[in-house]
Amino acid sequence: MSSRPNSASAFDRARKVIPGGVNSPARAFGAVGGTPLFIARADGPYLFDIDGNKYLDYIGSWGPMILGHCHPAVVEAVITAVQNGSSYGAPCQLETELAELVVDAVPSVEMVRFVSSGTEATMSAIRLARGFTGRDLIIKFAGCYHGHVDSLLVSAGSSALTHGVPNSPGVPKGCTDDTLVLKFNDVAGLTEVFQAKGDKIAGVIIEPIVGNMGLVAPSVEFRQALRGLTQKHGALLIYDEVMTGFRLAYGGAQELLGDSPDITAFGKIIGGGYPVGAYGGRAEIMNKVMPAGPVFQAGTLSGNPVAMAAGIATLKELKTNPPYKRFDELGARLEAGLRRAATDAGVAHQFNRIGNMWTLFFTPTPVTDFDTAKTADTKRFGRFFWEMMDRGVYLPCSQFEAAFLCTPMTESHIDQTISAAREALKTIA
Ligand code: KE4
Repeated sequence: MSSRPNSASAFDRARKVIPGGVNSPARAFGAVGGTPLFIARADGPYLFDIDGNKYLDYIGSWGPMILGHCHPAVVEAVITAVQNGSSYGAPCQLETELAELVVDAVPSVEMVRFVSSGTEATMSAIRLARGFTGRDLIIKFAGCYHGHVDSLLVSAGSSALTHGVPNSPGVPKGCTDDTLVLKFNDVAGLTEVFQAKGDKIAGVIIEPIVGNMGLVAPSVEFRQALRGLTQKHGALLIYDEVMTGFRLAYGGAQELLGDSPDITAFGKIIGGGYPVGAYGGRAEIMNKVMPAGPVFQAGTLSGNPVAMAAGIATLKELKTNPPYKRFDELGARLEAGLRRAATDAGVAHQFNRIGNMWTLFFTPTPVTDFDTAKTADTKRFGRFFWEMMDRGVYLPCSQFEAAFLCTPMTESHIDQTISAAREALKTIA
């Protein structure tokens, strides 16, 4: 682990005034050890830290930076917007323009409401599902993360039919009493719960392709059961596409999978690196949201004009020049290279990838849910993380996260990554 003295002193200074020195625990490097790097600037596919090091960026701000950093169209749109003011507290046409782009991209979404984070989007989606159905129970799945919503900061109870228990201090038991936590990809468990409580279930929230266990895909049978059982019992199916929206296809994971949820949560890419979340669905459901309907939700900076401008520029670029086929080609090249490197180094591994989202798991066990994801050797991942960092490749700082390609990446970036991994894997074998 090379020394980075300026990041170390910046971290010491930050910790005096910011809890843990970071504004989100995901950035604290807790899962990999060492000191988080303080970033001076970013450009294209690169991050530059305050010690003058350059890194190929596979985290892309945890998803938003699909176009890489400082994309000219996004920079120009933001500069133009900010010269017209930064926030009005009144509607502007940029909000309508971005809403029209989202509605045009995602057939299951006829109307959309903007908020300022993915957490707000999922929190509001759950409230809407409860308001629309008049029911209280929400189902989530172990290993899926939907932001720091009180009712979703929950671990599974002793069995699928018991209520969830809070997994963070500060979340009262009452907040999670109506949350059931089930096993991802477990059709029998889902069916059992619906048979027992179907008429009390307001909604099921899921990452349709999971990034927060590391990359894990749902089985076809599981997706069919999700759609069939929610429809049969009058519950709403909520796809949390905060990470996958506009990343796996222009219409998100639901386009790639051919699915049609009732509500979709968005975030990350639709803000182009600025604070934007959203939730949307068919008009019959969305017209329950205040002031059109009785379900309350509000936000000072919702629909912020500068953030809207960044989102519009980002989605227009993705619509005009869809990168998804190219992403799959580069992803396949990376997958083949990393699989070969790990095999040649004799390192037990699984490689899960869909398009430009991928995770190299250090386990001999196929990873299909949270239990199998947790068989991964996280200490070995931590060593790999730093060996790659020291070779100029910045990976997500946890085994249980997805890595992302961005549009400025080329074959030579992929080959650079594979070469770095060949060396790094030998050192951790
Ligand atoms: P935000 O509130 O962080 O904008 O979004 C919450 C959220 C909701 N749903 C999904 C599927 C998400 O992945 C997220 C946030 N993702 C994490 C990392 N996987 C963000 C990193 C962080 O919290 O700093």
